[in-house]
Amino acid sequence: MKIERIVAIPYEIPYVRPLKFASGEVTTADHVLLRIHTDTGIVGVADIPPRPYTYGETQASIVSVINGIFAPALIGMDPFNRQSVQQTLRRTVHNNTAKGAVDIALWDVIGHATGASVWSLLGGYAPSMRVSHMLGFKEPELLLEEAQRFGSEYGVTTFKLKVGRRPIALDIEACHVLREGLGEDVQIYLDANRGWTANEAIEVLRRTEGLGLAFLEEPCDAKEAMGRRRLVERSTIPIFGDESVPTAGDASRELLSGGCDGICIKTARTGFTESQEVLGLSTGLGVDVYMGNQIDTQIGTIATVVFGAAHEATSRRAGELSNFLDMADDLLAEPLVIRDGRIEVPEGPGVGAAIDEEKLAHYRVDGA
Ligand code: MUC
Ligand code: MG
Repeated sequence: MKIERIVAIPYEIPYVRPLKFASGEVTTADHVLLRIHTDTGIVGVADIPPRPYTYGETQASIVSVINGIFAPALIGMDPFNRQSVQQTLRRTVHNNTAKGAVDIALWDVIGHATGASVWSLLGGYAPSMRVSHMLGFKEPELLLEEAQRFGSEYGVTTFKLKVGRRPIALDIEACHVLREGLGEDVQIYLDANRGWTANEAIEVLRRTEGLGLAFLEEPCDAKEAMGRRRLVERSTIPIFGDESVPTAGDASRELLSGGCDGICIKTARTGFTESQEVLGLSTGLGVDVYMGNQIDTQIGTIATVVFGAAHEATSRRAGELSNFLDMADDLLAEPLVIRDGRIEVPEGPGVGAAIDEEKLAHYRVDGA
């Protein structure tokens, strides 16, 4: 089997509830749908979310790197030769989510070619994945209302609170309001998206002690190496790396230098192949992992569910799988369902994301 054609389709779907956080804001999903066609007629699919404030990619740069560099290099290759594909992609630096999607789309091809679900090919551990919901910047009372709604409507009991780049008193108040309103059985963790200094993070942790926060993600820029190491040494809860660990190499550097002691895995940036490298590295070193969110659509969320549920270590913690609910629409033919706080792994071959062609025609912005 050979890769015959690679198509990158830019599209835009608005958010009904935009998400704001320390490093940016998302009001429209201006993503790229990737399709990899093979000479057998099998087509693999994946979604690409541009995050300029995280990886430097834009919708236009993603389309450009796929059309101009990845497609010419990959056409003619066998999708089963994943290591050759990886080496070809890695000749280009950065462009994380474009590379991640190529890998996911090729796994989708492999699943369809073998008649197997990618979930079973990756490891087939659990039939579903527990959901964590990400709470963006809002007044504390509105945060509590949103969390309570996700609890009663979807059975969600784990919440990530976005903090950072605003007076720390606001963040501390939000932590207290959520803990008091939600009770002790609900899990809460924080993500500052580099919005604090290491000292501010230490101060917030001191003033939220006793609230039972599960962990803190990307408190400050990992380049502030000494401050960050001091924070990791002093903190009584794990410090997870996210933006600082976009590849397996970055994860090993941050773990070994004491910049973090937990790893957020995102299939949107490391696909399935490199996500397995990050996972093996983390479990080998004995640090916790969890499945993060790149403010994914339903297509991206399915990829996270498939990878997260396929492995034991990523099934221990809830994965961030609910922010597609804030979008006005999606491209998936069969909408994803969150029930009793979980999303089930789709049945059938491949990754499991079937596209609604009418919706794609409606939301694509390339004039085709
Ligand atoms: C996160 O964990 O940082 C914010 C922007 C993005 O793309 O993902 C997030 C969530
Ligand atoms: Mg994060």
